[in-house]
Amino acid sequence: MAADPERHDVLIVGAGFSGLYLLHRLRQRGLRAHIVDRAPSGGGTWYWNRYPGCRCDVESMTYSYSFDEELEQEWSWSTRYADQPEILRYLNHVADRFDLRGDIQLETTVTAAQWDEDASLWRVTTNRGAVTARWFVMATGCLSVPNTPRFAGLDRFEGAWYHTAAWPDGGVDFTGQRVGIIGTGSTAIQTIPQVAAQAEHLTVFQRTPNFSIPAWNGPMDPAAEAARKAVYRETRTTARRGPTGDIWPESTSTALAVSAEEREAEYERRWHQGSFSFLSAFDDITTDDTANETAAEFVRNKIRATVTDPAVAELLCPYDHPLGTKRLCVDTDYYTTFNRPNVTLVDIKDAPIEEITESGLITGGTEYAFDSLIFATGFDSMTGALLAVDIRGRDGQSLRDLWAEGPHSYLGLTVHGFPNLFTMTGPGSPSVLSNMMTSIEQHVEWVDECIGHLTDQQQTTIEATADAQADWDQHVHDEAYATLYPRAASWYMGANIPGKPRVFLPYIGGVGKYTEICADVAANGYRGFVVA
Ligand code: N01
Repeated sequence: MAADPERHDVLIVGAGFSGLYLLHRLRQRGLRAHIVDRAPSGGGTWYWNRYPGCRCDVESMTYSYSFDEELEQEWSWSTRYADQPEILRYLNHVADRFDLRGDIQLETTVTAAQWDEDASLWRVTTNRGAVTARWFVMATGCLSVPNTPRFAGLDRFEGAWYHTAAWPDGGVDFTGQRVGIIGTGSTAIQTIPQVAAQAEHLTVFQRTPNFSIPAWNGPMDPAAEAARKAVYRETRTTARRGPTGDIWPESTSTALAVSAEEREAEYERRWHQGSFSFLSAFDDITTDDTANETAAEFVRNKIRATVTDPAVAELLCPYDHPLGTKRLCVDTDYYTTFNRPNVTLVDIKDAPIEEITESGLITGGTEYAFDSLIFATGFDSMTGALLAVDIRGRDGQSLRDLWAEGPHSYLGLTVHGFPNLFTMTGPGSPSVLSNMMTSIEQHVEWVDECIGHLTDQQQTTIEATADAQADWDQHVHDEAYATLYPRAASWYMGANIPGKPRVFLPYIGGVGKYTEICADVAANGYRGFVVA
């Protein structure tokens, strides 16, 4: 006879930043919460993405938990933007500090989840058996299902190949090797300078150039760290109230209202601040074509001034999308890497990779030979991890079917027909358009308070109404189409995955506004939900 399924109050899928914090909050409430994760270690995206050069491109003093003041004050980041090993150390420290490990089950993959109407709970299937839980939380991340394009012939490649999001533990030594890399997104832009410094030769296959802003990374300045820690509470509040979940000042003037000299000076100032602050230089960069073009041309001029071969520089200049509408990249020495004699840039825009051969790949009728090939080809973003599990709600309705033409949600957190399911930083929430840490903490706190409230009221289910969901879907769409973002063939639009519906996935209305909406929904008796 099969054993009874293990019973939890809350099952959380994913031991990354959001899963760990949610576990901590729910346990403090006295609930039996439990995490499962397919990885052999916690850390979520920071476990899997261990490619050379992997580091956060949001400043670590902002990209870190704010919920515990002692943790915040005691932890010191060694650089302005921490690298992957340091972020993983931080997450492990958090797991130990709050004694979370006993409620985390690793190497456990959830394959299916079914809402049991009669028992008002979720029946969840994993590779290690069945589990039940009243509340089912997908904390599976927005960028956790790697996209590996199905190039013909990959199985016959005799060298080694790697996806950046499933990098071997212990790293790879490329010394003396001919290496090829496919992709020029944020990941590739971080890893290309590192691999180029080690390999005998690196060939970069670029389908679409991206805009990249320098990180200006460096050792943490103790005085700057102390100054920030002295006002940590205020800066966290600023992050939560602003549009991006970060703390840089948002301009309220338009790029076209100032003189060309003033505009250039502001772009120059933001360029030297580094990172995403650049996009906030003027408030119409993401809504007005002409304004956007001034920022785009500023970056192109930086590329032209950095890359010594004018033909290579021009290939690296993006023209096909407004700046920022594909996620801005943040780099250390990316453009200068193309001045190295051992780096070649191959434009594959009009000559897609035809096939992988025993010794390399063919594009434009030319074969390139490699010892190793790196896929920096991104992710099935935002919906990939949610749809990897066969989730079935009321009356057996499949989430895959419901989302076949694109996701539907209320607040990017819940789905009509799927009671007691929460999608952390899901499609329809600010998530990837913000400092993820701010959005993660906001979702964790909202879900924790929602479950706590219902438990206190002895209510067992919460479900978004069809009307609230339809209104939210429309609002997410309207906010996106008031900007230039839907113009780009980006992963925000699902455009990087063949056959994926083109829908603008995140909520672009801003973190502060979104947080107020969520708080208002809760304060008004969970408006738009049926609670039973
Ligand atoms: O993935 P991407 P990523 N043939 O999708 C190319 C986050 N992140 O892993 O643009 C040839 O951006 C594709 O070309 P194109 C961050 O949010 C955060 O780099 O589709 N090329 C593109 O160049 C980021 O935005 C950090 O034409 C193909 C590349 O592969 C997100 O992760 C660090 C191809 C994929 O770029 C994803 O970044 C790194 C094909 N068939 C990443 N298919 C932090 O620091 C795809 N490409 C927090």
